[in-house]
Amino acid sequence: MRLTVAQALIRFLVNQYTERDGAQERLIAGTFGIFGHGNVAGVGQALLEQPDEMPYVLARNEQAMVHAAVGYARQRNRLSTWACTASIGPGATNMVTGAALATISRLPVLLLPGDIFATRVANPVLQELEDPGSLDVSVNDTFRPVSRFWDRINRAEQLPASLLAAMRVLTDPVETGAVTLSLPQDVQAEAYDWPEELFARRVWRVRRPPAEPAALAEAAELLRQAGRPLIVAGGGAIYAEATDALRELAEATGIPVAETQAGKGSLPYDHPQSLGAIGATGTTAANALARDADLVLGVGTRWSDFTTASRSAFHDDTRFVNLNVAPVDAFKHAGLPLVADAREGLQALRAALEGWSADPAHSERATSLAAEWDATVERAYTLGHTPRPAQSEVIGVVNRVSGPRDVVVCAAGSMPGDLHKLWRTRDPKGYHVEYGYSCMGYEIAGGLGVKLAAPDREVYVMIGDGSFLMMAQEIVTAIQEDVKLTIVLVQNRGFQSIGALSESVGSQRFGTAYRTHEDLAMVAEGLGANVVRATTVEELEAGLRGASGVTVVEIHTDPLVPAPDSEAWWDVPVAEVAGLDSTRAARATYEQNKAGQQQYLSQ
Ligand SMILES: Cc1ncc(C[n+]2csc(CCOP(=O)(O)OP(=O)(O)O)c2C)c(N)n1
Ligand SMILES: [Mg+2]
Repeated sequence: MRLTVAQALIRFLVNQYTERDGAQERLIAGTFGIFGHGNVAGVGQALLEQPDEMPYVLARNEQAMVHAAVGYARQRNRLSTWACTASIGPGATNMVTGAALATISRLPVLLLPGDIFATRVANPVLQELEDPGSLDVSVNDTFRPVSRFWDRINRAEQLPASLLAAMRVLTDPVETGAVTLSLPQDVQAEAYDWPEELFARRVWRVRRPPAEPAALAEAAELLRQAGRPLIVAGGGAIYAEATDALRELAEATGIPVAETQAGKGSLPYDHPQSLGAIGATGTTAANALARDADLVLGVGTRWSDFTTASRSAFHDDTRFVNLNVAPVDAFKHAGLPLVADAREGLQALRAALEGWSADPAHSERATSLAAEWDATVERAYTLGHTPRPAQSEVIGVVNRVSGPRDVVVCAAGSMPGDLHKLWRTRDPKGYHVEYGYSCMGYEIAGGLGVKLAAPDREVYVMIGDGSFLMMAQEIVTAIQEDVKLTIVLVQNRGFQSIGALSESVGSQRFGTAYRTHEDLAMVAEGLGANVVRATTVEELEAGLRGASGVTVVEIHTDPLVPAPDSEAWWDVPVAEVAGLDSTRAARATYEQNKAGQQQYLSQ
């Protein structure tokens, strides 16, 4: 079949499917795009020819369209995602931040940046880097370290093998992340005779590898011997749809469960074994159990510094068992590696632990500490702070208004930590905080992706004024696509999370507050959103209940009311010598905390 490279690419993509547990879905559900000379006549023309097979959505910023694809992929548990087509030069490099986010959080996205002429006859082309040392370098080489698979299609014949490799990586639970196919603008438009088989329907089974029997037996034995075991559930538990298996193991053994940012929602907040968030933004319940744990079973977690409170959450001789499909995570903290799919591994562990349960006093302590924390949450939800409410009250209102299956979306600022501590999750897909890259500007674009992936759920985007100023433009894309999106704009006049951090390191909130008086609600109005200016929690609630289409509810909050304390630390180094008393005092505190940092080498 004679088609251009771009036409062949799109025809191939519409025929790719994933399969897990017998269910199939389209791997590439659609394509986000922004055109320029690098893709308008290639991929753009191909999309024009196949509009029914491949939905196309015009985005407003290339970084944001990658965020939207990531939001979609995460909501679909990595079984489906979107492609993103960009022009050459700045259009392409705008996607680099999105690529890093996807790769760090192990979420599949297919990036299709245009690239400079492969023939080089007309070079230097507009927006070409022109490396004096090599004619083979373009700005698209910046995608290499942030992509799990990267290729440049310099000849049509290269395309089939490259596409198969790209699909393999996108659908591999271990390797998945950003996949980048750089497409020189001339090659996109070249015709070639493709074999028919290239366009046959192809199904990529997302594997669920079982644990090795010897490792499983060893893990079960360690758990049986444990006096104060703890489970830490990460994003992998949710992506593998292992939350029922997790609940069954927790109920059968009485082991309490704490959750990372990506793992929040693994258990409903009011489950007797649920401790909620762990680590630097954790609950006092989870952190108390972590301090005392002799054995920790990590499930699908990459053990980020927030989860381990920079390696101070657990004591030094804690033993780790890491159930993880990715060896890179399974071997962390000198743990016993249980390399397996989370659901397979949890079910096998439950069978291997048949008849055993943890000390009932241990389980009861977890339940009672969690109940104490929930009372703390209730107080934070209903502070009645005046004249402007505290952020925790805003969280309380959104939690109360939202249904159990609805999704809260957030990424950066003080809100992710507060949500981690305070949000009462009721559904494994109800909590979507991007905290691998914690990228300001993810919120609205990510929320759009979530809504496209789950049209039957209400989506509540929580966004700070700082993030809003970085990226609000996908409001326009959401209106264009006629999706309902409810955006809570928390206006506290500055980068207040960093202000608080600055204060804690003795830097006196330097450079974090605004000296301007912008009206962001008016910006939202200008973009076409329905806008509610709420001044009280009652008005916030009314605004949320009355929301339709794309609605921005703005609420001014008091930035100086912190969420309840986690009783945990985060390692941010303080100047060792300083002229300021505030910095010297912070350094002394830092050194005390640093002394509690561990290596986690016990085996
Ligand atoms: C793209 C990007 N730049 C910088 C940061 C560092 N950073 C984290 S939070 C933050 C301030 C966020 O301000 P805002 O959205 O108003 O939320 P607030 O902290 O006030 O809650 C900054 C600058 C980041 N996470 N992402
Ligand atoms: Mg702010």
